[in-house]
Amino acid sequence: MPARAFLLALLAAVAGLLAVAAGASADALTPESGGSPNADDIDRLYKIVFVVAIVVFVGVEGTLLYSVLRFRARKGRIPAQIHGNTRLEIGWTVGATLVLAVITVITFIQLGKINDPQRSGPGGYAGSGRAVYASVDQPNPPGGEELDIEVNGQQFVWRFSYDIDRDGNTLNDPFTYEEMVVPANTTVTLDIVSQDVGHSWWIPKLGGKMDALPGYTNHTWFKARLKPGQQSTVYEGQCAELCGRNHANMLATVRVLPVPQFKAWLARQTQQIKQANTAAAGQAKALNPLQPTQKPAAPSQTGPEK
Ligand SMILES: [Cu+2]
Repeated sequence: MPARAFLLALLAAVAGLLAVAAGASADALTPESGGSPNADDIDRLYKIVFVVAIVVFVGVEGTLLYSVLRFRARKGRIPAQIHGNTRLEIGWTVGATLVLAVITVITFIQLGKINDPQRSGPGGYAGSGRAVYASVDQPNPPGGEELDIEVNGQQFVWRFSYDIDRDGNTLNDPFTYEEMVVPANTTVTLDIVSQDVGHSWWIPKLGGKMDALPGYTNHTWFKARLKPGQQSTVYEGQCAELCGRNHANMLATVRVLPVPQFKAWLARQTQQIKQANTAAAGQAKALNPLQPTQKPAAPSQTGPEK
């Protein structure tokens, strides 16, 4: 029946399209990467372990299938008894140990590269590195061309403070919400905190998740690239820890700009925050003229009880 055949063909075509759609198959088995060297290293480690696992899987399942078929029960056949074959048993014990040892060594080599921030590339943004503090989980990147940003999770938005005075706190630092703007080719170290409940910082293409927990400062880093001639690129992610009713709206964007454009943006942002603060101070004064500005008045003069 032509109509039925057409319908079947259509269904098959749709199923085929869905199966090969870039979004559906992208990084189905391994983590996303491509935005930062540590994300690439995580991805590489997954792939190495995955290939080893495939080889072991095919070897074990192949042997099993072969044995089941080749030596299946037949009338009058007596199966060979191989229990107690010392050579065989030592062989597969040593084999498994070797596989684990190789994976362990490769993993530990990769872990260092994933955890420790790289040096910024040539022409990276300089002079805004993190304050030296007693971090045991992530060393400062070598070189001094780096940018430190505090990532503050709060219900339900991310705040990014640029520690350009290198004092390790966010007072008087320029900041943004939702969109983090960073210079290309520069190691960006992140100090991840929360001011209310547990959140999780995650931009998949820039590396793994990192918990944002009240009372703790966690660390991670990335170094984003721009292709030659590219003026900006954007990486997206969102809070990866259920943190309340608007968790799904807690999005995060990282916009990568060339270093000169980043400097211009940072100057503009600093200026705008300064203007807003001045305006807010003026408004506060207008709303509350009793508020002492220069000399604090004595409590007996301004207190409610007279
Ligand atoms: Cu959250």
